[in-house]
Amino acid sequence: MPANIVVGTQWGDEGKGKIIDIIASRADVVVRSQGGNNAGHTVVNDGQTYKLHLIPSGILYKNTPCLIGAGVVLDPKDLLSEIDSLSPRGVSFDNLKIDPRAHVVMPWHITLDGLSEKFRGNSDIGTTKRGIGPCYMDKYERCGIRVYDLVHPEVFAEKVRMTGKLKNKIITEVYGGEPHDIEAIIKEYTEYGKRLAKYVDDVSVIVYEAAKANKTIMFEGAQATLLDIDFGTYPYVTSSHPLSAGVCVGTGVGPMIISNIIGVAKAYTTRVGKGPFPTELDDEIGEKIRNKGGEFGTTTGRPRRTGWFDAVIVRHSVRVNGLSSLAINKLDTLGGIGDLKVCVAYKKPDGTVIENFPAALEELADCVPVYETLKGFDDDISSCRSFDELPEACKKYIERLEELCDCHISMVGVGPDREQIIER
Ligand code: 2SA
Ligand code: GDP
Ligand code: MG
Repeated sequence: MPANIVVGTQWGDEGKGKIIDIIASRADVVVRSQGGNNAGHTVVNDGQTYKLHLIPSGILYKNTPCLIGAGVVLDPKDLLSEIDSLSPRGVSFDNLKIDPRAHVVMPWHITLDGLSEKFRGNSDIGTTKRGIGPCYMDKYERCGIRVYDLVHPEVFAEKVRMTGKLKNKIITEVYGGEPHDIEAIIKEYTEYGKRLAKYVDDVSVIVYEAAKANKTIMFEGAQATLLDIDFGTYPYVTSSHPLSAGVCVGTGVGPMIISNIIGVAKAYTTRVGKGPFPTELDDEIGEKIRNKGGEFGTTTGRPRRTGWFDAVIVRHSVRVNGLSSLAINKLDTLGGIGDLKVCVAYKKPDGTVIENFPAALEELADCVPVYETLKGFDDDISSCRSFDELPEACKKYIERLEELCDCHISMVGVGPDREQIIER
């Protein structure tokens, strides 16, 4: 399996970190290709918990090159603090590489993320306020600052003076906010650039060479399909392409090198931030799932909204990502919940049943989930390591999800540890 992609199939936090970690242990190269420090992946290894934001999960394997591709938006301050907090724990960064084309999240991006959310009032997106959207806006507006600039002080100072002036005008005149001290930013960020310079390299070339040498590559997704700027629940989405196809443009490789695409889902559904969520449980079952599953944001600590498994959205993900297989995590969390509902389709007010996820929120708003009820289980399954060991109700649940999603389920997660996985 030379080139594997791992993507989220719901609204994020499906436990990609764990699956990525398992696949990274078998990979020669690990690549991140979109998003930024809005991501939060949790990896539990030998009882030690690592929460990774920008750094690819492969970093936990000493000799694995970990690459940050051109499609990522990089907050240098946050990246360095991640490096500084992981280094004393024995994590080595000798193999970290950052593409010079990646865009830099500047302080005004973070300010503008907060101001724009505030301005929207009740119609806010519920962003992580990490400056992700405003940074991608500048990239497409063609006034962004890239990693190349960050590590070339003269180019950097000139671009920051020009862009900073414009951003301060927007911050003060449009939003009535406080301007940034541009010269102070140049001074502070030039120091970050000096520290990061040694990591800068052409990720597209490194991945191409690795593919030619038939090395095993893993592209790790951040966020998820329903947060994709085009195929997610727009506008309640992130500003990048978390889809499998996003990997190619975000790294600078052709699609023909990809051999395997794994979609990660939870055995139920969660979402942080605003936006539609057809199977949301606003009751004590939802609360039980949140508490039992520890459903709180890895980056912001926000409580995650919880609900039943929605086969309509996962089917959508199977299609738009071209999934080879699915990994279903957190089956253990559903133990003791009682009977389990699964959404198999949506029903429109005129009685029409739809099986494909609608393109517009307006259409989705009128839909109600069509549920099928499956038998629940009370057993603690966290020590099961083979499919046969699972209680009958669990097996039936997984087999039904497989049918409904039209995709083979190759892994089932029964706990947060990298050992707590059933491969089938
Ligand atoms: P942004 O900040 O512009 O990307 O926010 C836009 C939407 O994307 C959602 N989003 C996420 N959803 C789930 N998990 C994410 N990462 C963190 C985690 C979240 C956290 O792993 O737990 O800690 O809160 C993530 N990143 C972005 C976001 O909620 C908005 O709906
Ligand atoms: P990611 O953003 O998709 O990488 O997921 P997060 O790390 O944000 O959130 C997933 C949470 O679920 C983390 O706390 C994981 O340790 C935990 N987790 C992952 N797989 C399982 C599982 O199978 N069972 C349980 N109980 N927890 C899991
Ligand atoms: Mg997460």
